[in-house]
Amino acid sequence: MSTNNIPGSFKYRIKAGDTMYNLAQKYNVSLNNMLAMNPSIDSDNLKIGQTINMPLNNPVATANIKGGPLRPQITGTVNFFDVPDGTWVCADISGLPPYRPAVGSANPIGPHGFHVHEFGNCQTGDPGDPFQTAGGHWNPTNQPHGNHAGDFPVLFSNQGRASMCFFTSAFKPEQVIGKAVIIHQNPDDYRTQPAGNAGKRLACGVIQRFNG
Ligand SMILES: [Cu+2]
Repeated sequence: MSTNNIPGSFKYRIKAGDTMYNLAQKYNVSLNNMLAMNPSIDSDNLKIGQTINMPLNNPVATANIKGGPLRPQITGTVNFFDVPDGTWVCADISGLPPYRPAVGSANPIGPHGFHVHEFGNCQTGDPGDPFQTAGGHWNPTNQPHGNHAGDFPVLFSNQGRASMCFFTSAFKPEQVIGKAVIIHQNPDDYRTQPAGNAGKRLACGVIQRFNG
């Protein structure tokens, strides 16, 4: 798995009772790495409210993304890291189609709608309209589209590659294991119900527990 694009740390604000040792255990990171990343911090005397750098360790969950019949060149990974109060999501995707501007009533191709869908099933199904078995957007709190837990920023690509990380407080990584990541042909407008008019499904990946 390629993780070389992932920013190596996140910020953590010290709470009452925190120690470097406990934080290293909680986030499953190396105590030595923590100490090395915080050279000016007195590790025996942490102050409530002070911010320290925490190394990112392995993701809790990961999706191996593969293109379907409309764009078989797509490959990549989406990783879900456990961080305080939410999840740091990192995507690195290659083989996306070239950008095409909107023509008449046809939507642009790219940037690409990007979501967690409710079922972890990436069977192709109809090759002209693939990955319907992944269902609709994962929406556990019955929100309008634009605010689904599974609504992600669009994937912005250059020469077919999109690489980004973002934070969400909408879920923890454990909650999306067994669901699917879908990449769409068209941009998400974040307002058309129920799916943002993001068009056909180019690629899919089942979100699994990371064990590597
Ligand atoms: Cu979608």
